Amino acid sequence: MRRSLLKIATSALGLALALPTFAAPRDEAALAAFAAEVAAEHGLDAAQVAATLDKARYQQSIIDAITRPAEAKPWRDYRPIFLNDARIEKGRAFLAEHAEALARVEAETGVPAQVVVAILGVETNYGGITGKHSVLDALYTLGFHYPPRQAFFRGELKHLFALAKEQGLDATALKGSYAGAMGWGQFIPSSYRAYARDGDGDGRVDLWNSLPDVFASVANYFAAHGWRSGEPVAVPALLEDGREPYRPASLEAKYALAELAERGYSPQSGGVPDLAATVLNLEGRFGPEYWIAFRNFYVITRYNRSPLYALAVFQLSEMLGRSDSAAVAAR
Ligand SMILES: [Ca+2]
Repeated sequence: MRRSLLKIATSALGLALALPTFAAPRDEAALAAFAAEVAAEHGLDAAQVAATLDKARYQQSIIDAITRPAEAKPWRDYRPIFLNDARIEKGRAFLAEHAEALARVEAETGVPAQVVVAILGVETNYGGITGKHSVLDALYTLGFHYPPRQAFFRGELKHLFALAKEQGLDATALKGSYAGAMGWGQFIPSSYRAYARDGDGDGRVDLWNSLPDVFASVANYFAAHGWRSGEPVAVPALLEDGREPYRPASLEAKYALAELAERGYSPQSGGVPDLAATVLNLEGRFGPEYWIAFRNFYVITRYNRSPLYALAVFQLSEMLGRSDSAAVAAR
């Protein structure tokens, strides 16, 4: 009697554990319609697209990953992930090793070498972590089993098919992040198609194995989004005592410095050019932290919408150009 009760309990538990699989059935009709759409839009064979989609697998780990983003941390906890001595030293060595190739890209695009390297440092620890997820599985899972961003990821899945065709890649073999971002600079398929560039002139764009391609692509992304050579990114600011922080709805740099001064914000040091800007109000390690952020800061947020991300990239880029890493990393 006991034994059979235990058996019932065990099989009920087994059923419960198996539920996530049942909760993600393949919508074959939607997949067939999608395959026809992709084929029509990108001049592909619908049967081939369907055959590739047949190989896509639902991955619960992808859903788990997208529902806990790192950007939810306050700045004081986010900053040390990227602004630490190990990442700064590695970035400096990398910058020195590839100085010539980076200088060429900087001359062509106006995007500083240390900004390109900082992006690679924050995105993948200089190519060390480019992602182990199947890009096809990731975009299928998010496109067909994650309603909040279904439209976006179905769009990226379409771009993946087009990208594979254009670059002669096997869509089922590509690896990337849980959100389908690929290579050293973590380009999603639409960005890969629109902004990636062939830096070594071999006729294809390889963001996993060709550093000249990686450098040209990241710099081109910034140039295409309006990076302005020689302009500042952000400067530390003060908020007048007793003033409420101003929280703009967007990160667009659209306020004159005089307007920000009326709201109580001023640069911590002089010599700041009179360019349009916005303000950041952050929870720093030693309390509230304020920044005046310019257009180039906004351009970094086109790579990743988080202001914490953009500030980490900016500060890392600054550190790569200096020799006092310990002092700043300790802030
Ligand atoms: Ca190439």
